[in-house]
Amino acid sequence: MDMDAFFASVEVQKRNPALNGKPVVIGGSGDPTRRGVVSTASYEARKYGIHSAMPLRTAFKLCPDAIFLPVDYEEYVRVSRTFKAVLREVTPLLEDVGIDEALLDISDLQATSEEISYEIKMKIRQATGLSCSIGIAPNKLLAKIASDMQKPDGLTIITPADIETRIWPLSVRKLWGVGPKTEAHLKAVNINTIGELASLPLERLIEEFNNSYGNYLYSASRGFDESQVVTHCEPKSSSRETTFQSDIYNWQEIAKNLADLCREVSKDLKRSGHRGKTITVKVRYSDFKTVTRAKTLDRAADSVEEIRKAAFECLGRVELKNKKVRLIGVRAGNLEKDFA
Ligand code: TTP
Ligand code: MG
Repeated sequence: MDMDAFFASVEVQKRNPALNGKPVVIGGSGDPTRRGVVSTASYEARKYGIHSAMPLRTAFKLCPDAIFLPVDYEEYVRVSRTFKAVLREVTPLLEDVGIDEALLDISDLQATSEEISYEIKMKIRQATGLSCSIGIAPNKLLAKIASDMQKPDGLTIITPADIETRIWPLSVRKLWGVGPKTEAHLKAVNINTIGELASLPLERLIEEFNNSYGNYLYSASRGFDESQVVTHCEPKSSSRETTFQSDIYNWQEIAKNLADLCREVSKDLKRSGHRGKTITVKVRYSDFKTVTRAKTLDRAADSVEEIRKAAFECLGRVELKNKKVRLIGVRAGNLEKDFA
């Protein structure tokens, strides 16, 4: 599923439903006479040729009457969390792809694809007032293409039998992982659609690109994709830091805070079932100059004692004499999953 004209729809909803049906452009500081690019535009604004990544000044020339608004990222993140919570109620098998899209594995649900789609659309509308488009397909690659086929408020179901008739006529750009460079390369050899791409033998694709990308294009153009829905990402590090209310220069106080942070990091690691092999201490002085010192352990650790020992060794290598400290932090990196 992918939200429709996401940033623009949130703004219309947030500010004033009277903006509904008007051309709305979101980008930069919202001032179309200044530098900046369009983040997104409402479907009404798209009719004037306005699209994402276009300079705001160009958008202004295309439609001077459009309503230009600044980007309010925090609000979009808040709405994103809300609709993802709705989706997780439908199934926990959810891959978080971006701020306005997600992939759901619904293979084991009892209801039909249509029933699930309408339930999702209704619940998202109730929770956020916004519309989304849904694609249902046997794999992630095709579902993503399908979600884009009947925007806005679309529902597109693609079966293996539809690949030749509905996927092959589309531009190669619709395939995940095909950007402007590959598109230009293919155009130069007279390949524009996914179907034309599928007509090329594997050897030719490997010759034009390389082994792994050639293989990818070969299977993607046939609608093959066996990748799983990835429900969570492994954390790469676990860290905690404190900014002091007022800068401090007292070593005892710094040490006490460092010890507290080590206890927090240890707790976080134990909670997520990880051990860290590299412990890093960060110190930011009152002039914002920041130094880090790291220690790699013989064995990955999660205990307060081990983390504290390494952290204090790092702190010992930080210049503190005649310095005021504004922030201190501890990070456990090089994480290993704790299978014990
Ligand atoms: P998209 O889903 O690509 O676009 P969209 O939701 O605005 O419109 P559509 O109905 O076609 O899905 O991107 C989601 C949000 O990401 C979009 O609202 C704004 C932001 N974005 C940018 O800031 N810059 C960009 O170049 C693009 C493509 C998106
Ligand atoms: Mg979108």
